[in-house]
Amino acid sequence: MSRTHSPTPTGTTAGTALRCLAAVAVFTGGLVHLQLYLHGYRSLPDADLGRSFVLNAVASTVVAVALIARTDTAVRLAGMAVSVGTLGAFAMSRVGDGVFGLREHGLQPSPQAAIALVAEVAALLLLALTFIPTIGAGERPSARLVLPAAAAVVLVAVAAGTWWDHTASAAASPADASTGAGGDTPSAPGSVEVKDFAFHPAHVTVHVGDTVTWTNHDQFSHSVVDKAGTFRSDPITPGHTFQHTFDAAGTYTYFCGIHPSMTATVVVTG
Ligand SMILES: [Cu+2]
Repeated sequence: MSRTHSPTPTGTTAGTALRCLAAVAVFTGGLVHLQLYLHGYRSLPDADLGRSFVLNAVASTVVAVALIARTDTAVRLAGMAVSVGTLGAFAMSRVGDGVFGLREHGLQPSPQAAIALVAEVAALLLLALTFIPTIGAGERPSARLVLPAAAAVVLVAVAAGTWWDHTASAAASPADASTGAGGDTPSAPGSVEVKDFAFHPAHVTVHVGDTVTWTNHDQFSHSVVDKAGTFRSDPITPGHTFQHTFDAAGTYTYFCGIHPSMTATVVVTG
């Protein structure tokens, strides 16, 4: 309340801590975008979507490094701008037609969406606090500290990324160990594999009364939605399946309700 308190050295320390925590949060958001790009979104047909994820990762890294090394108002505002932009894209990708043909739902993909959401909100709040006069932006770290700190952050990021990768791959293909090394094993006529943001094969032919099974081998949730509305799955999480039995002959064009650019057909013969 009162502004008669003297600006204490603890205020400076708090400012430094806020700035560094914000840098970690911004960097975390960027890493999530890079991970999403490397493990799937680059496979989407719309290249602008992939580019926007890489751009986010690059901008986040640059801003994170600048936040640790500098106390400038411009750098802190840039950090807030990256967070606001990311949160805006997050919101836009969850309404209407989404962004660049990508329509996500709630906190999918999990856990990336939740991690990024928390990181961006945290960065925004932490940086906002540095604009309170009694807290301030803290001190610039000595040059001797910046390099070891940056190296430690990169090491932790790489280790976490490797572990995450390993875990996510295992989750996506629990029963797939026998076919993994041999490449694409020809599947039964009624089975479709969902992988790398595509349905494999894109065209299957079955008979009336046959059941088609979709298995999600991706690290992201997908769904199966008939264009004509005769069937519709819930989001199929990695490693899970959806089945539909076709009772009438015809050509069924379907798409992924989460990534509508993913389309394929089932031809049912009588
Ligand atoms: Cu999909």
